[in-house]
Amino acid sequence: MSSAHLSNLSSNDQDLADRRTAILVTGAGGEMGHGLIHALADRDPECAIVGLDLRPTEDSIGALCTETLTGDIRDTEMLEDLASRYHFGHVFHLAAMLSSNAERAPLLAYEVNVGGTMNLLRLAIAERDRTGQLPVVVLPSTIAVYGLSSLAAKTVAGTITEDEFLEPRTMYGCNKLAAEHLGRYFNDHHGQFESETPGSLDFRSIRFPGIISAETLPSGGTTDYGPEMLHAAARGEAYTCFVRADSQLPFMTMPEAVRAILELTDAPRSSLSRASYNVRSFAPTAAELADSIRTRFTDLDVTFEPTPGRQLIVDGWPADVDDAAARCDWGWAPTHTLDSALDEYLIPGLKAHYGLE
Ligand code: AKB
Repeated sequence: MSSAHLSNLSSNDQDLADRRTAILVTGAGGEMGHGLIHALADRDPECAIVGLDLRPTEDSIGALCTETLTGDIRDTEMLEDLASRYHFGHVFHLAAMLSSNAERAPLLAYEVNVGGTMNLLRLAIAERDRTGQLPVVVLPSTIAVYGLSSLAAKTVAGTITEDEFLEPRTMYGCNKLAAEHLGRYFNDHHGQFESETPGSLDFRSIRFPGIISAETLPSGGTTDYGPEMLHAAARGEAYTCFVRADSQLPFMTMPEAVRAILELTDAPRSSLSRASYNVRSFAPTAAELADSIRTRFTDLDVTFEPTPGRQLIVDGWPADVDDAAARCDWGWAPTHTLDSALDEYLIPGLKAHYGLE
């Protein structure tokens, strides 16, 4: 989608009434897409949702969407066609290649995670040009934007704030940090040569920790050992954990992650002091996670066999993050400890998912 093409979009006289107002969700078939689309449909059954994913989405997601598209966010023609048919006031850009997969294919990751994000930002800016309204663009970012230089540095750093250690050591972290900066630029500065009040969209981003869902498993991430261990326990399978027992990272449940996205989306723009916010619920070591799961699924058999590359990634991510800015600006508060997450959501959800008891 060239800039010229975007200005064509903004200057043509297409009648707004011809375009249906809708919410665009990229990565609609992914773990977070599932949770978010269900939550959006629950709170407003009348809202029009357009779901986009690289792979065909499940029927249960299709049933909640006005339209689902199978397509690639690098495909600008497809995005232009979408923008000609819908007025997107909200864009939830969830599609991304996660950290381990991105490290295996760094150039593709760059194209998807940075190029694809740029395409979505351009779509939103064109929307502003056409309607005069600032579209809200929400981007899930990640603890991968941080980079601790060694395990010793990670131990000394402890819990970190948004502005510390922004030297990512993975392609995924570099991509997401670049995407955050692009969003912040278009939020605050785009058009600064022409206007005294620059800014072409309303960009909001959350740096997520590892996320654990009772219904779905992630793929291609490095925090995947958390959900994989839990689902293995529910299935009665042994689990070989790809990081050391003492590896510590922050985590949260998928319903909490979806709640965080909606709360940030709903916050008045004037209350937001920054473009990207940390959130977290609990921060166990891999051994603590295994022990807590084992008190509920007593047969769980976990062995720790770290794979060097993935261990290196985990050792470069913070043991925990400070979520004070999110608490202060938009009222974020985690509702779960690890124990309450297991007892109130994960274990009941897994039992229902796998038909146990
Ligand atoms: C990953 O492991 O790549 C993701 C993340 C931390 O963003 N779960």
